[in-house]
Amino acid sequence: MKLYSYFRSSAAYRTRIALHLKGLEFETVSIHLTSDGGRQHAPEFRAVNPQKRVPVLALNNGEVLLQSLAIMEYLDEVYPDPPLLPKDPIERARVRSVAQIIACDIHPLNNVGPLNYLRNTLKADQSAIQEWYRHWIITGFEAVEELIRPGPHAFGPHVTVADICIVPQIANARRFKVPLERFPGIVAVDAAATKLSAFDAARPDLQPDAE
Ligand SMILES: N[C@@H](CCC(=O)N[C@@H](CS)C(=O)NCC(=O)O)C(=O)O
Repeated sequence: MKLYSYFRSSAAYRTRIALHLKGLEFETVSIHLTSDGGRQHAPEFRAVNPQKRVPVLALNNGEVLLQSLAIMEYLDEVYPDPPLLPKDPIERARVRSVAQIIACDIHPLNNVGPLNYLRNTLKADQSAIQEWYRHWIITGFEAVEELIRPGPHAFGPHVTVADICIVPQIANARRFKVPLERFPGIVAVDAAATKLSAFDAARPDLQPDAE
């Protein structure tokens, strides 16, 4: 399998964690999201993903999958061990709720495209952009903090897609110096997950394209 990735992309980070948890080998194809105006816009990559974003998982049979949540659920369906979602439908919905708060409500507002729009079109200065970035993480984390049940992972003893979404998002929060004192549960969940080798192997600074 080939994973089109960028070391700093938190959506790609999620899929790297899932691939490592499943014990699957993959080749990383780096798409630099800022060099040359963003190599995601190059025609060769647009032919792979018309949305011009990472991650993309290219399977050995030629199929190409987009969107980190869809990729993780595909991996979970085809390689069920270890499971990334609980069996109970209510618990599955709770886990997906936390994953989606991060992947659908926090992350899109802090993505490369919207930040470039704030900077280049709306002429926001760097401190306004930082404030925007922090604001959306804090707003989302307030909900996540109330919804998780650390034990030690977000929903008990087993890692789920909630943990897989939390770890990259907290890495972004730290990179942008978001104060995390108000989120002891999220910080504890991150600490428990990052002790695991699959999470470690997926770290941005350990990727072949890390800078
Ligand atoms: N919802 C998508 C988000 C994918 C996404 O936005 N990836 C970012 C990097 S984290 C990207 O490629 N951005 C490029 C751009 O905005 O131009 C997912 O979960 O896979």
